[in-house]
Amino acid sequence: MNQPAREPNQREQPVLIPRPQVHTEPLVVARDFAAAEPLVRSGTDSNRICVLQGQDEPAARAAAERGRELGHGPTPPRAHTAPWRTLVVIPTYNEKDNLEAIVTAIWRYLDTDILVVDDGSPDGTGAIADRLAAADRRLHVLHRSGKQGLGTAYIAGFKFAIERGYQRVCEMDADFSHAPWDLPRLVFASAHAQLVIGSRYVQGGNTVGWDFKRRLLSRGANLYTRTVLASGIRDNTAGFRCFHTEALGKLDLSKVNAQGYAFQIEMAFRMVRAGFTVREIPIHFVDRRVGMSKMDGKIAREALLLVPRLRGRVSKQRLAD
Ligand SMILES: Nc1nc2c(ncn2[C@@H]2O[C@H](COP(=O)(O)OP(=O)(O)OP(=O)(O)O)[C@@H](O)[C@H]2O)c(=O)[nH]1
Ligand SMILES: [Mg+2]
Repeated sequence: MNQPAREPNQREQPVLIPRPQVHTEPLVVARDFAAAEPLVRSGTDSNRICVLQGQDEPAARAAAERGRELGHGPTPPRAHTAPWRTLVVIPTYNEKDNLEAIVTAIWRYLDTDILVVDDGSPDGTGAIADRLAAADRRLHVLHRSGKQGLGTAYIAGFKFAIERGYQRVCEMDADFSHAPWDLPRLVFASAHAQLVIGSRYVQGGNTVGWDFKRRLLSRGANLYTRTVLASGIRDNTAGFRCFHTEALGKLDLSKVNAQGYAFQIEMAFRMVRAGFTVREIPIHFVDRRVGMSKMDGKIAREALLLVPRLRGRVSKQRLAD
């Protein structure tokens, strides 16, 4: 927290972190996504779970085994289809080495529309997004001029989803911290919760590959937020989420000004305060695969300062809701 704020391009060189071997333990078959959740909660890694969800078991097993051999995870024979029109929003800033891979990976697991919100990435991520959008109608791109922050990128994505009649809108990072096979879990878990959070801090969740300092920062931020806001949410800063657009439409999004972790804290708190159901499902969060983190001291300070203000501000607004 007492670090000076640094620009992303001044950070240390990107480090390639080897992803863990995924096919050492046997597959576990779950009838559907609802049946998979207790397995993950009791410690089964979701990359070992072959979720049938209406697909034929022998074909699903074979596809999942093959997917794991290729390092793609427990791939279904056909991508799952959610019962709701769903949009996955991926904000990008300098993700040229991740974007095509994450889009491809998402479509292996879920047949969904995707919106890339690119802030004029100097590395040309925006042009890659355009090329992908020209090849597949499910991909949309919003170009914004210059780095404007994660919060406004997501708000733009939420508005896009509301205006176009999507029923669910998901948040997901481009950097493979969020496993693509967890995305359909999140969406299917939204049947009875207006917000589903892919959580590191519920039973069965964890972080992989973070150094002590990053773990301490994230745990500290969450402990602090839990204590001050007392909203019952364990992972307040998580950026892997599925919202009901109808619920988002009832919040006054123009009042949300936060950008980094603070944005995630504020959105979750507003959902709780507006009376919506929030559900956390465990995920294994893996440190970014390639590229540079945009996390800096400014983002941490923003969260530190916002939390106590949020408590007062949103509490008062609640009366008007
Ligand atoms: N459009 C847009 N995207 C951003 C901005 N800042 C970060 N992103 C993207 O938001 C996602 C999350 O950013 P990360 O750099 O991974 O930040 P983080 O996950 O908080 O930090 P790490 O865990 O260290 O990677 C990534 O897909 C980024 O490319 C921004 O200002 N504008
Ligand atoms: Mg990240």
